[in-house]
Amino acid sequence: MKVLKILFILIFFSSFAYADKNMKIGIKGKENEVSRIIKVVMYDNYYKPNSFQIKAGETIKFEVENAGMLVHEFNIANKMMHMKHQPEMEKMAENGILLAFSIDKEKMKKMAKMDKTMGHSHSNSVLLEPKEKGSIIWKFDNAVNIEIACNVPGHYQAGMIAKADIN
Ligand SMILES: [Cu+2]
Repeated sequence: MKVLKILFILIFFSSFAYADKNMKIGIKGKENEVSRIIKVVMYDNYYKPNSFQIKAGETIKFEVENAGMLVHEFNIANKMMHMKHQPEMEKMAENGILLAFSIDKEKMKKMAKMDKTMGHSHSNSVLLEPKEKGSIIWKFDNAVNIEIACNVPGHYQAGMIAKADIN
């Protein structure tokens, strides 16, 4: 009984901590609130620059370009969210949507009708083919423990992670 109680407390608090961390990554920002534009170039498998100095509450527009040979993602989240997102990306790869050098957008559209996660439309991330450009506007609010990373299978493990210091 005692064990059960401890287990319950552990589960309760770990899920609470998770929800709390989730909220602290900030929110999708508005174009008219952008205070700074940062250009980011993605290579195989790293970002340039790979660290960002951000003021709490700042709204930043990241203009992202994929200059690599591989498909890459620029995803603003925290470590736990990346861990959760990676199986989705693996599933996209298994289904032939996410290929090493391209994205099958037709297949993506079709499969997204059955499974929303296969559409990869997240406001905190942009997934780009080689030579493609995209952007994200992000309001950092009281964000903490931010990790910007690529969740294309194997890339996170290869170190495709950028740091963001929020002060
Ligand atoms: Cu990548």
